[in-house]
Amino acid sequence: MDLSPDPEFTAQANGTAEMYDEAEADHEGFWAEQARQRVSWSTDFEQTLDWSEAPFAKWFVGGELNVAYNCVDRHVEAGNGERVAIHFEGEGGDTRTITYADLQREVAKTANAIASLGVEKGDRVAVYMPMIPETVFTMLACARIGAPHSVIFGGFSAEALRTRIDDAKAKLVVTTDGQFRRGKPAPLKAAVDAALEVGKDEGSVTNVLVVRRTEQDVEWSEGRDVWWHDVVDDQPDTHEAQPMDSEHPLFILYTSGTTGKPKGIFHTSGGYLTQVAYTNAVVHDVHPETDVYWCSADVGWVTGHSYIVYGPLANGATQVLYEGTPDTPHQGRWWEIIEKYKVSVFYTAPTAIRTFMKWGADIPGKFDLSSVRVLGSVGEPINPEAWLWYRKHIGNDTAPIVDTWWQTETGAIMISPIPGVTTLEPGSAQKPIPGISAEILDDDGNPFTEAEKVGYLVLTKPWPSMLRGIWGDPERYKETYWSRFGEKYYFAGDGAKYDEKGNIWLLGRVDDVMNVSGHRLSTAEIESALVSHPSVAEAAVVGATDETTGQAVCAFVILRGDAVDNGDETVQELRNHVAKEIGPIAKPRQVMVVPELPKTRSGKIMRRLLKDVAENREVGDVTTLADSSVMNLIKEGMSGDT
Ligand code: 6R9
Repeated sequence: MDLSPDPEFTAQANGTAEMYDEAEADHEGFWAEQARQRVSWSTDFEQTLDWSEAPFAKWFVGGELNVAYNCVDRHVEAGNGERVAIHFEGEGGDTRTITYADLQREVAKTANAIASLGVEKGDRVAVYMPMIPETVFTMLACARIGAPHSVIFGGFSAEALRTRIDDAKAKLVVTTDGQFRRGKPAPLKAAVDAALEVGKDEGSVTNVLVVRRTEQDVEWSEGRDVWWHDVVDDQPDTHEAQPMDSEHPLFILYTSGTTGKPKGIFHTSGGYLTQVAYTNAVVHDVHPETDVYWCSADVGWVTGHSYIVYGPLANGATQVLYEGTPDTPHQGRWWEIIEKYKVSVFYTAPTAIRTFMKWGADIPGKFDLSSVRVLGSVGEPINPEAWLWYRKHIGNDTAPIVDTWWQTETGAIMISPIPGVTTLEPGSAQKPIPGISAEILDDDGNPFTEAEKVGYLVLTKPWPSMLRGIWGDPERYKETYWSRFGEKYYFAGDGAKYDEKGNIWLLGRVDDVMNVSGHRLSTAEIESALVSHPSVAEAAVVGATDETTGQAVCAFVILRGDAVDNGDETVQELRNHVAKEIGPIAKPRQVMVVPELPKTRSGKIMRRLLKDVAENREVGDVTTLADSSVMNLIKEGMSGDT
């Protein structure tokens, strides 16, 4: 199979081979050029990068801009107000077409409304919403007034919501009455009510702004809760965007770490916007005048932030926003949407692709997908079989696939082929994009280039959209990312290797973070949810390889002495307990009740051995166990495998 770029594609591509050389020759000069070319500054910057307080970076120092102005107003000013910004497709089939001129009015009204509720520059706003246009309006309105948003995935529980609201001390929460999920309305505001229950939260929240979406009954806290249609609809539809410093915080996004406490990753304005706009143009090859772009991620994850809201809108692209699940009301829904809107650039996750493979190629085969010309993948390694299926059945056997490696922390795409430039290699993210530098290190922290040797991925130069820290915890930022191999290297937490051709292959997390369907979950967080159940004495969680979801949550629990093991019933109860505490995505695939857990002498649970059990393998080296017979005990005494 010839996977070298098609000359016709290359001729129109936004990316070029020369970009690699330019960035190599002058790293800062390259980024300064991207920043000036892709972003409108109300005050130009004086210095490209200030790394004097490393690892705390400042990019485009002295520059001022308004991110929402860049994503909305300037397109209207340039005469593109009638271009569609968002084709919204509700799960139930309701649609809404929003032009850039409409978006400008909606964002202005929302900004005025939020300001009227007392939100000022610097205040934090929690956003707990489904995939509807008001979510985009809210994020942009926050950016407009300089109030960092913290979007919390709508699948998270009240408990998860509360810790995130408290950590950021949010002043306002924006939510909806409910959300449509598989054809049914599910409550959403109820979780906000539970999170803010008097006496439990820290009391930072003064208002809850509620969009009516499903029209289900909601409880109402007089004085605190306000309806969107009461406070937004009658606002003036103009709003003067104030310039912000390039380093003004744009958003906080919580992600799992190796301890139970989620990390509030925060991003700032100028550098972030530069890199998301650059990558959406060069990696997704989006041409705003002609393409229809669709990223299927949820806006509650970083992919939704960078590649639904900020990147494509900064570029003035036309995109699809879909509210629902891929199989509602039928398993061809996504392909129906591609056909309907003539989507040309499509960005999704390997877990979705593997699900579609299971459902069968005849389903996409029923739709006209001839508009598709670029495909993207993100969230976890894409196995070559899934890559080939994706290209053949969704990409007309011709579309280049960009396998994009990046993280909440990196803010934007870092390692990926460039369509029209790179000869593709199915299953590999290949190499750092122009402007980005990576290495693979061995256990001693030495870079190597030998093929097939497994090491740790590190980034060797600061980049514009890098996280600026962990909200309220600068020490944890240094310790987590800049200490494992010294302060020269950003430690990504991923294993990686080179192949013979020098392509980078990402091999998954090396820490105790799992990747389930592209969602990052921490073992520690699920373990603490399990032990919060009255029957559980101790718990260990591992991510076991799973054909569909990449990894699946497998839990081993020791019951308390006085707890009764009701077999399957206990297992179901514990699985549901985790779903309630954290959210349905964290629900273990398996819960195994065991008499003991394997521990080292220093008391660390050896998850590696449990992983062997969960993946039905011969158990590996047990010599560092405090009691080496414990693995036999576990295998003999296991009950409750579901
Ligand atoms: C964007 C996003 C980050 C982790 C990352 C890695 C995994 C993401 C990948 C990939 C292999 C890819 N990951 N993209 N692994 N190939 N193309 O997913 O952010 O939720 O923070 O997850 O996801 O393990 O470290 P986030």
